Amino acid sequence: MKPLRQITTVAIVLVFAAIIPTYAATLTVCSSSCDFTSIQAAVDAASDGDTIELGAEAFFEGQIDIENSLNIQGAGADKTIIDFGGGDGLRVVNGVETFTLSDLTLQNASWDGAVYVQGSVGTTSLNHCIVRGNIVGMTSGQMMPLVTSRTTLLNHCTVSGNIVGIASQMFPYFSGAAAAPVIINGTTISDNTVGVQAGGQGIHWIGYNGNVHVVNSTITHNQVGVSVVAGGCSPDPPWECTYVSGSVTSSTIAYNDCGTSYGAGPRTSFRLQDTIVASNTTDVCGDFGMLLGNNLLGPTDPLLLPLADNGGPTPTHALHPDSPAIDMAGDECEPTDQRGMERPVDGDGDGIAKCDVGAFEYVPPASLVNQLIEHVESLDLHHGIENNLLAKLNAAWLVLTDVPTGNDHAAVNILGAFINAVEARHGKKIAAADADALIDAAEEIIGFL
Ligand SMILES: [Ca+2]
Ligand SMILES: [Ca+2]
Repeated sequence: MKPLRQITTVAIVLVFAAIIPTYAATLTVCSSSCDFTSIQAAVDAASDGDTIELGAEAFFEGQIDIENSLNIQGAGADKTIIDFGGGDGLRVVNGVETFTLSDLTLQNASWDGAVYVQGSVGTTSLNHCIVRGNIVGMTSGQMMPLVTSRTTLLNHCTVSGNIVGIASQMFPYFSGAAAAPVIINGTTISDNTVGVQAGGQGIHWIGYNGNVHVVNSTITHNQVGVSVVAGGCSPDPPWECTYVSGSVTSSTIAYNDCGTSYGAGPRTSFRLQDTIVASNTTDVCGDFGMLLGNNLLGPTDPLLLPLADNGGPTPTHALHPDSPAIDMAGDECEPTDQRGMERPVDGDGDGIAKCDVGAFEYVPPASLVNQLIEHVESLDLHHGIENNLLAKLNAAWLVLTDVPTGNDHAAVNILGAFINAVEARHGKKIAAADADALIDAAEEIIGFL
């Protein structure tokens, strides 16, 4: 019989072993001086909850299988590129609870998609990513014979130059229930053959489930912006009716050959709210059975400016100051626009702040100058410098608010003088990062004038 003390020691060790948490590890991948040179090798070595950090370079791997809950972190979408070279892309298999991709580019994958998400539970997230030049950018539930209850989130990504940008349940699906949601937030989907596809092509009794929610996003220059396709009902049991659901909210659908293509089925629920569907070659193709709420629809011209960097992580269509979309939505809307600009802003100068329809909230240049004034005041600069800068900004505000003349040309000159004054003190009396932020903000205002 063991002495009591030894038993106690063993018990204590066992208790401690049980309560010591396992810490998530970070595994690095790059061509030299990292833990691994291949992403798949790092993925294979990783455990649930680990982070895989990719260097600022291009990685060429045809297929990467994800079988654990992982966080893959790049150095920036313009710096870390995963090129699948026509291969099958990232495949997130059944049973992975959480999978997150951030700050990287995914390109040149085949039909299965740059990210192919299988069921059954959990969440897949893409943050600040570029998904480009793939046959399919992202697929949720392709060829899945079972319900996928995996939620897929795209936050602040650019999905461009794919044949299908984002697909929810592209291929056969045999149940009456809706698929797990694909939620697209603050994302620009441009220059794809089909931007967003909810459901697949309707082939007689085979059902196609899609469940896509688009918020604060820009869908532009695609052949088809949003395609909602529902099949019919099965003539024979056990096949049931298809179910396609989803929504597009506070988004801009413009400059597509076909803005929305909607083939309604018997169990379809798709809602368009506070959204621009205009300036497409054809705004609505096929049946238009969507539920509608307060949208700006063609042929009304929303007076969009060209797709450009208007601040925020993704390109947007800014609104012309005379756009009918300004202050067209109600009081209840998304708290920010696609760029992260707070909503609502009084854009038409009637003293009542209301949200704009679409992904972009118009802020009058005088209000932007006001924000810049507050920014300067918050920096705690030397008094003389602060007064000098504020004098210029106040002068700009005055000429912009001089109703009805509103002298934009004078404001541009004054803001140019403001930029020169900041540059002269860049890294000296004004910290470099603060100076950069002030110059960026002033240049952005000039861009709108
Ligand atoms: Ca507004
Ligand atoms: Ca207003």
